[in-house]
Amino acid sequence: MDNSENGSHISYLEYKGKYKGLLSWLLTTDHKKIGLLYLYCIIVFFFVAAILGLLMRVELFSPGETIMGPQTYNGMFTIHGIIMIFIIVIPALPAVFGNFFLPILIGAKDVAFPKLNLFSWYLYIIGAIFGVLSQFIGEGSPDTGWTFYVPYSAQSSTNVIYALIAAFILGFSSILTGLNFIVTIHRMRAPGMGWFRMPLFPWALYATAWIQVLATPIVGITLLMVIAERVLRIGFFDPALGGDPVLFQHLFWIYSHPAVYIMILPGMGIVTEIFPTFSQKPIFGYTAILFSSLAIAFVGYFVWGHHMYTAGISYGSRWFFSFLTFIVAVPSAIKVFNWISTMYGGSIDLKLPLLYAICFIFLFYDWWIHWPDTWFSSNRCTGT
Ligand SMILES: [Cu+2]
Repeated sequence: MDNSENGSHISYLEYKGKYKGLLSWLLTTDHKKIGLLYLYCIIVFFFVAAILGLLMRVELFSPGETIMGPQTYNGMFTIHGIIMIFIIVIPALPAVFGNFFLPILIGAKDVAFPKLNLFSWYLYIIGAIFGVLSQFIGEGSPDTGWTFYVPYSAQSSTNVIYALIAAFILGFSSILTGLNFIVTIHRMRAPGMGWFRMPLFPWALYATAWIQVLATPIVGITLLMVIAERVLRIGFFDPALGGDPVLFQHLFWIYSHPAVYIMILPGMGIVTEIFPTFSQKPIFGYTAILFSSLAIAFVGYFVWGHHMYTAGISYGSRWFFSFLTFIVAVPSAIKVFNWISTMYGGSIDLKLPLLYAICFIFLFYDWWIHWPDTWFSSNRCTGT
């Protein structure tokens, strides 16, 4: 966005770059175009995953076999989950909205490493295609579910390795996006924009980016370990080989709980921008919201055991992980109170974005008041 060259107004939807047509997309280093590339691909993959979900529901219309056998169903169940988690909700907010808006919001011309940003998209698309193709090639669709639980994922004769490689590649894409955002925020804020003058959506992306950079490698290594287990019969996880299946669950959820915050923190950041805009007054509790983002990201690292209550972990660790999980409600509540306080006394313009943001509170609150379920069940959170 350099308006100084010709002095004219350039809309946000015009882009830099020397190529025309399709190449202007495939070779672009423009953060807005890359954000849109992610958006278009996510929409396409969303339809793929939604169709799989519909087919699963059709199968469940009536008892017994309706349109597919159990193996096909398990395959669709797995690929649906992999697409929805790794190809849609993980990149949807950081890679689409983050890429598009982060440089604009902090007054930078682009992200710190535009070529690396494009490379992240190529990794994304390679991983995504790999994941979808795993359904059709080789030994048949992986049937482990998106969580790849061992020892079954080490033993299943289906294409589990393709899906593991797909998730590994997609993870790398996510790490590089996070790295790019961290460096962009540290080094490229506009002159005069100190840390505590930075808008709150970039702050949410900053907290998210640290999760992407620090937590994703753990699941990446874990997926490689499952591949090694399958190929080399090493015995990390399979009790028949002297391994420990619960170790896999720990490693998997050490990433996959923080991943929940990769999904939601940027969303919280977006509504944090919507409330003050449509209440026509400054955000209430800027500093509290900022630190609540960091606190959610930080505490989110220490709650993974709430996915494992039924895995045979000790009473003490169940108590510990339950307690820490409830602690996450504190910074979450701080956000909700500050959003409502922002609206209080404001000149409220009840346009569509604000309606969505208000719905966000109710949707989030519903999730939140159901958290006591985690005392009794291991799986409240495994859906996400
Ligand atoms: Cu969780």
